[in-house]
Amino acid sequence: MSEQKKVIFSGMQPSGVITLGNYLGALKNWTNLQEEYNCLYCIVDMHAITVRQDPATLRKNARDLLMLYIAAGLDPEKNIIYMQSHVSAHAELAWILNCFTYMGELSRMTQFKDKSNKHSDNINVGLFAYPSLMAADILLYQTDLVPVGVDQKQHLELTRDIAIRFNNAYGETFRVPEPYISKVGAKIMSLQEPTKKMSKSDEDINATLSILDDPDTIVRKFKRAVTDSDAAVRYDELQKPGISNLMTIYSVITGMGMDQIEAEFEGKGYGDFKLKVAEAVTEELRPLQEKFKALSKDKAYIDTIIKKNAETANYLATKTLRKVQKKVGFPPVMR
Ligand code: AQP
Repeated sequence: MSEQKKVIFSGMQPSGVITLGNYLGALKNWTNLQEEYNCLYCIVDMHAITVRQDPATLRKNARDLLMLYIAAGLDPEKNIIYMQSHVSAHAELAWILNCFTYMGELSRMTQFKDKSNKHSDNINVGLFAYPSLMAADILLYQTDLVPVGVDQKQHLELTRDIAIRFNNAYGETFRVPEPYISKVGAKIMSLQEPTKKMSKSDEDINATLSILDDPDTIVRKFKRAVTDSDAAVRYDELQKPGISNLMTIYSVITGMGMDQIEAEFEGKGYGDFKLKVAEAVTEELRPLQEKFKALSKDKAYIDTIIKKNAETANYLATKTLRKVQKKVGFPPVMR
């Protein structure tokens, strides 16, 4: 890693095939950062098991996600793309940070509240301590900037609090990360319940658009997308959340402003607009899908990337972990 460049860390859970929301809200923006920053992009499989996962599916989703990172344009020679579970320092630092995180802080996290409502039969300790593992992910690499969606801002705030608390107790140990707010990007909502965010683990397959959906499926899902009875393509998040969501998608992909979109579709019905959105999404995803297909056939190459990047991540993470272990007073390991 170049010493001069700032460090960026982010990740995604392999809790399903990633959606157009994950892509437009995060992944697409990451590809613009690789020249200017030292970037680490993790596949956070340890976070994913805070909700029950089928082992074979999790294994496949994790590998697919790594290939999707590359297919979307992340160069595995320039970015450290790796599996969280391959770097045991994440779990080791998370334990230490758990001892510097208060129950009250974790209880206030809205993601915990949402997910424990959704999975009331499995409110496990991991789900509760998710933010301290996320803090470990970030702090291990002396991260400067974390690209986060609005939904993750609260977790980043907590990471900063934990880092400051630790630094105050033991002296400068962690760099305190800042949020990276991207110029483009947006929160993409469910196609069936447009007041809820699009989530890869949504059980309603018509609510989400997977970035591996084929063109026919894309058209079908947009045709079925919930809108309103007003039939005017006009941006109004509160009164017209469904059409506003489709406009956001169209705008992020084409770069057109809402005014321009409204003008283009003036007097045209929702049917025309939905087809145009489907077309834009299909074209946006086509190169990514082709690259993903090609990568899927190159097992040896992907295996090498996984191994090499895990080694680099391990090297960097261990440096911070050893420092922290020493500061808290763990006896040195005899070699
Ligand atoms: N709907 C969305 N619109 C824009 N950005 C989104 N992100 C997630 N959903 C949207 C961003 O994607 C990144 C990776 O998220 P994650 O996999 O760590 O977990 P998540 O936010 O919980 O994503 P999902 O799809 O909702 O997963 P599940 O269903 O497993 O909970 C983050 O940067 C997030 O902001």
